[in-house]
Formats: sequence, C-alpha cells, structure tokens
Amino acid sequence: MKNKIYWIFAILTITTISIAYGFTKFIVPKEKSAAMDCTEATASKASSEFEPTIVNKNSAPAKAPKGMVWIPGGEFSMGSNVEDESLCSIKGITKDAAPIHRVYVDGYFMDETEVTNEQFAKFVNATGYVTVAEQKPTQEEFPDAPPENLIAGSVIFSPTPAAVNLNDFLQWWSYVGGTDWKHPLGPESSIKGKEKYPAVQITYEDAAAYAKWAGKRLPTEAEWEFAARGGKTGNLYAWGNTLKPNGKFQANIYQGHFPIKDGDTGEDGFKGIAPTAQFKPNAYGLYDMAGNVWEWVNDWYSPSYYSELNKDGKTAKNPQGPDSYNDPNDPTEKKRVHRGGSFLCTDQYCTRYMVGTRGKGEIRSAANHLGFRCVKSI
Ligand SMILES: [Ca+2]
Ligand SMILES: [Ca+2]
Repeated sequence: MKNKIYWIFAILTITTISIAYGFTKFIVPKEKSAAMDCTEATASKASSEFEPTIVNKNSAPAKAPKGMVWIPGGEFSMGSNVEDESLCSIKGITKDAAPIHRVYVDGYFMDETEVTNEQFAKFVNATGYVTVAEQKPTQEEFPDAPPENLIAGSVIFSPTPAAVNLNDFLQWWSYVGGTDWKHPLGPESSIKGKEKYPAVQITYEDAAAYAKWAGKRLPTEAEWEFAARGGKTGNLYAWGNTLKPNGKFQANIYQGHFPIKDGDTGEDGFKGIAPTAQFKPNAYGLYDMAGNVWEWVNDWYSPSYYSELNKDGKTAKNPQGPDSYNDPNDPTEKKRVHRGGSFLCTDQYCTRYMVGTRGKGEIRSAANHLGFRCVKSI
C-alpha cells in the first residue's frame, strides 16, 4: 500500500487514468481450477523444507486476559517458498517470504480476534485519540502537495466497472475525503450495528496507540506467524494444506471476478468484510488469522530480512524485525509488515491468506481492509 501523499496526488491521477486509458488492457482471469492447481502444486515442495515445530511445554503462567489466548511459543520454521504465491502467473513475485528459516519465540497472550470497532471505540472514548485518517494532512508533512489536495481521508476499495489488467492497483483503490475508522467506506458510511466487525482504516500509529492504551503491544512478525501456524509444521494455510477442506471455505477471502463491481460472489458466506470470528478458529483458538482484514505487526518491512536472519543457519531468537524499513520498490516509504491477507485476497490476485506470506504498508496509511490485533507478554 502506498503512502498518504501518494494517494493525495493520485486523486487527480485516477481521474486521468480512467479517461485517458479506460479499460483497454483487459485480461481473461484464470479459471478457478487453474489457480487452484497453481497453489496446490507447490504445497509439497514448500513443506519439504520445513523442520518440525517444537512447541514449548509450559502451560499458561496466568489466566488469559479476557479475549486473549495463551500461545506457548517454541521453535518453528518460518516463511514460505511458494514463489508464485501472490500472482500465480508471475513466478517469484513474493520472494520476500523466503527462505524458510528457523525461529524461536517466547510464549505470550494474543487477541483471539482482530480488534473490533467496539473495542477501538472504547479506546477513543477513553483517550480522545484522533486517528491519522481524521487529521488534515499538513503542508509541512507534504510540502509538494497542492493545498486543495490536503484533505483528511483514507483509501477505499472501489470496484471497477469492468475487467481490468491486474498490474495497476490504482484502478481499484481511491483516496476519499472524510473516510476514517467511523466512516470506513467514505463520509456517508458508518459503523452503526458493526460493533463486532474489525476496526479498519487504522494506520500503524493508530494500532500502536491502541495497544499501548490496552496494556498490550503489536506482535512481532515471528510471533504472529508462530501463532497463525497453530503448532503445526509447514502448512500452507492456518488450518492445513487444502484451501477448501470438504469443499468448505475456512476464511473470509474473495471469490469471483476481481476487482469488478459485484464481482465478489461471497461463496464463503461474506461479500466484503465480515464480523470477527465467523469461521472456525485455528488450533490455538485464534480467529481470522487468514483473511477478513490484514493485520499490522510491529516489524519494519525489508524483503531481505529472512535471508539475513538465515545467514549463519542458527535459530533466530525472538526476532524483532530489521533495524529500519527497506522496500527497494519504494525506498523512501516507511513500511512495516502486514500479515494474513484480507477479504479482497483471491486466487486471481494476492493469495496472501497463505500462512507464511507477507504484506507491507506505509505506517501512516490505512485502507478499508486493514486492521490489527494485539499480544501481551507475560
Ligand atoms: Ca468473502
Ligand atoms: Ca485477519
């Protein structure tokens, strides 16, 4: 996800794109079976490089705080070597999740669900916190922006009228003034009746502020993945190695033609975002570790971090992420890692509901498919 200034400039650009280029570069989306073959075929290769997970034997040192579960920690093989995990037809696009490397994490408590609107509202009511999306961008922060573009807002998924080439995400994302966590789909939208839905339009800063207030913290990327794997070894998904065991979806992702209007068939039960905990939890009792909304973790993003950790072949103990951000595609953007994919992830695009794969985002940017959950050390 690009940063806020990018979107502010993109307001005009989007208009230009839709007029100047239209939707001429259509592609024929993959048949579902072909995409399934793509992901399933790589599973055995991926799993062969994983060493067994060794879960710590210690039981929870205390009663879990309300809404949290105990994750015992231990040693596991982290990452993914499914080179075509994001866009099945483009090999190697998400090599940032390779190599598989050995990691140890201490035990911790973790939120069972993504942080909900109800929970986030308690924080805002108690503190008067104003999220980044509610703040008018300043000329100091964006010295090159035309003043008329400096409006408080955030980014919304905006389905396209017809099929588009999937190589340009500007076609289906729009920066809309008046969008924030209370108005996640624009100024006319609201979260009334959506208390149990995950809070979205949350930047890293917002998530970290909530965590601090709650006496918790954001998970490290290693903690997040250890928890998501549920003590299992090398699975492709948080629940196993088959996307739809017994023909049943296990997470809120996207079915149908991405990203066109009314393209989401909701075969998994939900078109768009869902309330938390609508699917079975993983082996640790965690809900929606795949799909529904992306989740911030604390680590800076660097695509080479896993290879750096793996250099001496030793087990990395409680890794905290690289010292600084480094996305070669956007070198000036301060990005941290997102995990788990969202309700917009599809086998046509962004299959990052796969448990070992990674996303990333600029720390003061948000969107309507991005939320978080917290952990608590003992
Ligand atoms: Ca869905
Ligand atoms: Ca999630």
